[in-house]
Amino acid sequence: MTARKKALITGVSGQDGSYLAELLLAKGYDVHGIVRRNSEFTSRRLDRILFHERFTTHYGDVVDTSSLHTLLARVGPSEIYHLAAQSHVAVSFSVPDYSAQVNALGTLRLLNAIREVDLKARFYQASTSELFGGLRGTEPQHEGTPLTPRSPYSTSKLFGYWTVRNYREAYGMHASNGILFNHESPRRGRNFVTKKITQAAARIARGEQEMLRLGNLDAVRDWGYAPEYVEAMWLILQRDVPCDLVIGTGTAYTIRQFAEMAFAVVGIELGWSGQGADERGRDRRTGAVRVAVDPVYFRPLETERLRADPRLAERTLGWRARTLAPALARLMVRYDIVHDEFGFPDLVDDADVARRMEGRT
Ligand code: NAP
Ligand code: F7E
Repeated sequence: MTARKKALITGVSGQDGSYLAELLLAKGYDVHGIVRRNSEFTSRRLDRILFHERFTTHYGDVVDTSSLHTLLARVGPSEIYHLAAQSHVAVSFSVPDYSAQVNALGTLRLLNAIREVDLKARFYQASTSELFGGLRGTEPQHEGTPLTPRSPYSTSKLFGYWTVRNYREAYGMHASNGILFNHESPRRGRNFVTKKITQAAARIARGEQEMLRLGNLDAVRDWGYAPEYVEAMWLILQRDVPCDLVIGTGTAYTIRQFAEMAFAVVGIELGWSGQGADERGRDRRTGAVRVAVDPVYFRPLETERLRADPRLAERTLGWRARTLAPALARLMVRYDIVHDEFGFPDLVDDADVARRMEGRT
């Protein structure tokens, strides 16, 4: 009898980690996930699999080298999916040093620990379209597009990207970068723009919120659906040859357009007036202001325009995005209409949450 495949996932409690764990369990793997200690259990996204007989969680942290050594030696995985990160770009401007500790050095620590325990495992690194910087005229971005990162998050991920390539070349490791463009789902953290918009549309439709405050409406993103993107991660590790691949849909919309798509799901057609910080989105039928720009959400430096050229991944992996932004907005709003899992009844809207947290999220 051949042994079951064993995977280790860092960041298993996150959006992608939870979908990936479900995918690998469905494929028959033993799945081990690293979770860090939090003041509250962060297993909400893992509810469906927490008691699965082939799913095990371990305390660990990518800033704690000894925990990584211990876990690699104890678990002995054949595939490692490194997804743990301080993944919020705006927050990385507030905690740049910490973001580098986790995202840059965390990746180095893990790769080095694999080498030191002499583990023959395939390694996937959660690289990002943020590496490209999104300057006008560089889209669609592909594997050969120059890397010009524009945030502490992105520079920390650039370090991780190059460390993976260096370890691959220096030590012959099967280490790959999946350069993923934005991917979303009902499990997306509520301070990312898609979830913030779809949740607000649902709350406004229920009469629980008056208005949504957003930052830069002109930014352009290539949004796909997270469960499809974790399939690409798995496919990358099934290849005998490691690689660096762009994963995205090839389509892109502004934040303003995503808001229009999401509000349309609850029957609100947005009409825009004003410019910059004075721009407003009104319900065309009632005239009520439903979207306002709040400079608290502007970033010190912005990644303006991202759109993937995913043709190499399509050829290499046979992978193609199936759910595009309009369908994504629909499924996320529909989910938020029935699940108000993050409700903060004492807070009027998201800007209040952000102000209380003194952040620009
Ligand atoms: P996410 O929802 O923010 O999840 C991040 C995960 O990392 C969580 O499980 C978090 O644990 C864990 N984590 C954070 N710091 C850690 C530490 N010091 N030690 C151990 N675990 C730690 O992110 P995601 O959207 O799933 O993204 C997954 C990965 O892909 C990240 O590396 C992200 O940078 C990258 N990426 C994401 C996208 C996207 O559009 N989603 C695109 C490109 C790349 P807690 O639950 O305890 O917070
Ligand atoms: O912002 C603009 C904001 O925070 C998207 C992470 O998964 O994808 C994600 O990073 C855009 C930006 O995602 C608000 O300025 C406007 O231009 O949803 P986001 P992100 O920064 O693109 C990449 C690929 C990753 O790797 C990251 O880990 O939306 N925007 N108004 C806003 N953004 C937020 N968060 N909140 C607003 O109110």
